Amino acid sequence: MRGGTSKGAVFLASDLPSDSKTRDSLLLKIMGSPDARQIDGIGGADPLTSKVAILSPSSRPDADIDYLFLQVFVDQAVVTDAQGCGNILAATAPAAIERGLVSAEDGVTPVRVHMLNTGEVSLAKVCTPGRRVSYRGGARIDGVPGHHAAIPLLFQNTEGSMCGALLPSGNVRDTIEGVECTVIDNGMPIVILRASDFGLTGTESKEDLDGNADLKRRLETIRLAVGPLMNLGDVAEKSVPKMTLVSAPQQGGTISTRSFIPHRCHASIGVFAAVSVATACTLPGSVAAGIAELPDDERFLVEHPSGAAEVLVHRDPDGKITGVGTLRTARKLFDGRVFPAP
Ligand code: NQM
Repeated sequence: MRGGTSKGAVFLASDLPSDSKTRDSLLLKIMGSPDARQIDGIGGADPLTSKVAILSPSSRPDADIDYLFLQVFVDQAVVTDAQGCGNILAATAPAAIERGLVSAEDGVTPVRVHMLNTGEVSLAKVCTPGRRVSYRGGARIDGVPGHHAAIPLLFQNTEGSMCGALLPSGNVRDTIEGVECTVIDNGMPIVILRASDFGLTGTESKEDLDGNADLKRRLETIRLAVGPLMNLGDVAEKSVPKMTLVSAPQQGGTISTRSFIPHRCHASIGVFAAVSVATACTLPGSVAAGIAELPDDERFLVEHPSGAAEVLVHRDPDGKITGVGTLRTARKLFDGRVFPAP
């Protein structure tokens, strides 16, 4: 399935080994990892296309399905559940209907997805005319060609999803390795840094940033130092925290970003990463707030290398965030049997 600006293989838990070690070794073979090209598997040689979702009937009454997200590293034999993924989340709801885990209504089917990685339930709405999933529609998201059926996503209680607190260090701003940053988790642990503190404008292309070995070395040094401060422990073999460089918006949006996930530059930005950036923009004193142009309404536009991601931030009169939302699209690409390397 394509889910938002990512692509991954979706499995039913009942079709996979229940032991996680055996399962992960099977998934590495299915995706073709470790190998920079993933030539002997179905992975797309990029972290954004080397993803797995595992679906099962929900284990809690307030959800319809359980969704476990696994990031399969491209060039290391690592499979990690240490992060969720809001893009692949958009694919889980139609996939669950297609596989009979959720019965479709005529029109739109709400699917409550229990995200096992972080423990929260999110709501996805799937277009189901005549009780069948339809991927056709007029919605467009930056980073994906064409128009598709909209899948609105709604999140609540995502603060501290993996770090235990929205601001896990207890501060709105820290200095790590001599660089000011805001460490935040509203669905995704991220470290927000000013692009200008690295001698960058923040408008550089993904390719330029991926080719900047000195920048990547500095970001990784900060990432390893900040892991324990974010309650994530040793993050050397984890895909979190993500590193997000911010600068002033260039296209009339709220803020401009370049995200490292964590070692390569994202072609756009992750869903929960965008939510976490938007949240930081609302916190006075944060690195993001010092740069952002805040909207008059709830529509925060988080600019990224291929356009902008729209995040809807609902706040109460005191400014406290009560819920966040976004719009994604997804598509079934193929359905069948995969043959792992022996
Ligand atoms: O932040 C990439 C993606 C993601 C994760 C990553 C995501 C999210 O774009 O919720 O969607 O950060 O590794 O798929």
